[in-house]
Amino acid sequence: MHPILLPTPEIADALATRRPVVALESTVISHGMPYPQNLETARALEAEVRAAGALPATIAVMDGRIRIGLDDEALERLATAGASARKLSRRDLPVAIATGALGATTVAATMIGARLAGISVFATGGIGGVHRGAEISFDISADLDELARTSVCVVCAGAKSILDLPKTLEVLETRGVPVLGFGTDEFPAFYSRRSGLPVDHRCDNVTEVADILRAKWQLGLEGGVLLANPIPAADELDADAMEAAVNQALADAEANNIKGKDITPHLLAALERITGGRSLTANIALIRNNARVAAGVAAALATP
Ligand code: PSU
Ligand code: MN
Repeated sequence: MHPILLPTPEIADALATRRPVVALESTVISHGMPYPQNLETARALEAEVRAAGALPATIAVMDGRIRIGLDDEALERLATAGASARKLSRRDLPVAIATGALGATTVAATMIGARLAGISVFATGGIGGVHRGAEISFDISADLDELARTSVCVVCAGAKSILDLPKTLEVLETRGVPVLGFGTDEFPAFYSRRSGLPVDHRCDNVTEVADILRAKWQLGLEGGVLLANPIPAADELDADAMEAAVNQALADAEANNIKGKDITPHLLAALERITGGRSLTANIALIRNNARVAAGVAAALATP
């Protein structure tokens, strides 16, 4: 194990014996949801992964190490820290580790930790992507570059319409990232199952996903695969109402001159206020669903 990594004994043992492990990110805990729903969700995600036959490894930075798997005390520390924990992407990891800061990992940084630990499957809610107006602001999430270079399968519910979804899919195509739809031909739009935009390939079960992952990595094609898993129909929110809410959230961010890495957390919090908490309920439902599917993919990948 890499000296900067600190796995829990359970995860170290699972990895040594090649049992299925699913990585989970921590920015969604610290910056993506309010306390105490964030802590409850973090625990619920771990339970979903276990129930589906894999072990959960939530990843975060504490005391100069990348933790691979958090015990209950560490989860609580992160959940109560909220946005006072640092939001860490690729560029932020060196500083956070050298200074011993408390840091939550984004999709990009979680992929890096997972890859170093030897974990190939990771569940999150939504990835970062190309922001609306990126042709002016240049705001394109480092998550996309990470998907291009780091060999981990990321299970998500698509990307939120706070982003420019067509441009996000264009960048993923350019950077060679396969975008698979789980039981769908369409890239899901986070709160809604459909975006009108096609995925590259539809998979109807986890064995097909595992076969594609193996083929990619056996070819020596380094980099991630995005598995887009739509929100369960029962939890879906009305797409038109969410579009109006997103526009309101974007206007709020603009009025408050929010920039850079603060934009995504700001928009998520604004959406929650605007929808009276319905965006949070949907977010929790879809991320639990992603944890379940990711556990299935990890189990299929562990089966030769
Ligand atoms: N999108 C969501 N929820 C989230 C995030 C994105 O729907 O919690 C978080 C993830 O950690 C993601 C990060 O990796 O925001 C992207 O931030 P940025 O746009 O600053 O790259
Ligand atoms: Mn950004």
